[in-house]
Amino acid sequence: MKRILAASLAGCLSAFYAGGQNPVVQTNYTPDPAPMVYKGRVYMYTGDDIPGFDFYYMTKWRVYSSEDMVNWTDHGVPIALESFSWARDRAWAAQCLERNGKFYWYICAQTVDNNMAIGVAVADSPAGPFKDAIGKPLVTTGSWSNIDPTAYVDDDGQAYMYWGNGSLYYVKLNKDMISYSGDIVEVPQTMETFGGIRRPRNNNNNNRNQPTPQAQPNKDMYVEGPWFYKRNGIYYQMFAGMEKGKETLSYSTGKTAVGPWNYQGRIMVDQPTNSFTNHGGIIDFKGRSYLFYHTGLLKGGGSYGRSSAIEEFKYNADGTIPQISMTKEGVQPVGTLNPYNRVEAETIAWSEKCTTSEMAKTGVYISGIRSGGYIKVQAVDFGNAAPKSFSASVAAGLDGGILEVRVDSIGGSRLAAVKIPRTGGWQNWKTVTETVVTPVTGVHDVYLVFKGENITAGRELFNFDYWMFKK
Ligand code: FUB
Repeated sequence: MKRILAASLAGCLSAFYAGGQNPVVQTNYTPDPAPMVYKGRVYMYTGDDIPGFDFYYMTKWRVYSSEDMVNWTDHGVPIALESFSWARDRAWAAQCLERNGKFYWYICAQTVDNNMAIGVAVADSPAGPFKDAIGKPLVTTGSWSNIDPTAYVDDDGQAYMYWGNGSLYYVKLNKDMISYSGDIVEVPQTMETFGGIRRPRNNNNNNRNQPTPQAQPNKDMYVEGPWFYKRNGIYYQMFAGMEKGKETLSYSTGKTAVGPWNYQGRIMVDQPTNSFTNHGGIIDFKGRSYLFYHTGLLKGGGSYGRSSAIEEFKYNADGTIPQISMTKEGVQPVGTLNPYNRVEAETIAWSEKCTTSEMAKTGVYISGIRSGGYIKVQAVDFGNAAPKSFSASVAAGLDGGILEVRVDSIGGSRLAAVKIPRTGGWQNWKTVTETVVTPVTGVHDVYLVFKGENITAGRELFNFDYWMFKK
């Protein structure tokens, strides 16, 4: 038997392992990423694009989380248009934040009277279950501009919510986070505040279909997608700007939560994203800074099939943000994964030929598994003693599927091969266990490889809920 050894790599993972890959989710289209850090994990709230409609046809919102920035666990679809009795269409950009142990997910959607409005759902945990907190829109002014809410609780406890397409607005949220006091304030847009001005939209309901707004030559402008936060005493307002008819990510800073804003420049511009929009979010996590944005680069994607991507960056000493280029490689792991705890099969660094589904009893699981597909899980730490067995929870109405466990590449050393039996139905879950035939220690990428035995390549093989090793 071949023995695979690897040094334990805490602190020097990047020297040994290829980075994560963009886009970070391959099982669904995940536009408008909004990251949130909570108790050692990053939660990424996204929309859900349905390509093929030549418009932003979106009906639900998704949640993913990671504690290492490369393996993302799919938490499914906690809210959809039907969660809001007043919503009819356009489940567009949203952001979730925590206050006093509750999670407030600010969303926007089209109302039954054909305007866009902002709503808020509330939950006791970051992945829900969420419910409409007030049973009606939080902001509804009869305007198409009511999209893309972003919220932040300042150090003095005052919370703010900004939003807007074309125009930028804010309100002061009350402590309950589901109501506001005072007027809606429109933020002045000038060369000094947002780098330029745009021609105003007329306020009909479908005016997103108007020609692309243009900035003045060599100038920027606020388009949409604000991302409001504070860091080291500086308030930041990142937004989708515009250059040559395509969105940029640009930003302004201020000394107070309500400005005045000073335009600082572009963060991401002229990148081959294969998407008109780019919608960004920024967080610090485990001492590093990350830009989240979306591209149309997932297979089958484009301007209406967008997917989340992440880049790491470093602020300049004065708090300004450097220009950032998109990469295919994405970011490096900032932790390792313990394979001796139950690992949800929907915890993925990269995957092919499979997707995710959700059932009330099982939660999220891997479905649509086809021969030739695989799930890669990055930076898995086997420790100093090799595991003896591998178990997986699977369900299959038919036999013929094989789950191979390999390390370091799809064709890398095989630790186990599990023949998946008929379990009595596609929702009849059974735990199958195999001996690990190749000892492995240290940190490795694990590949869960799907194969079929004597079946046509396109047939679904089995459903897959979770896995773990035992020593
Ligand atoms: O996803 C629909 C819309 O496209 C969002 O609300 C905007 O920010 C842009 O990304």
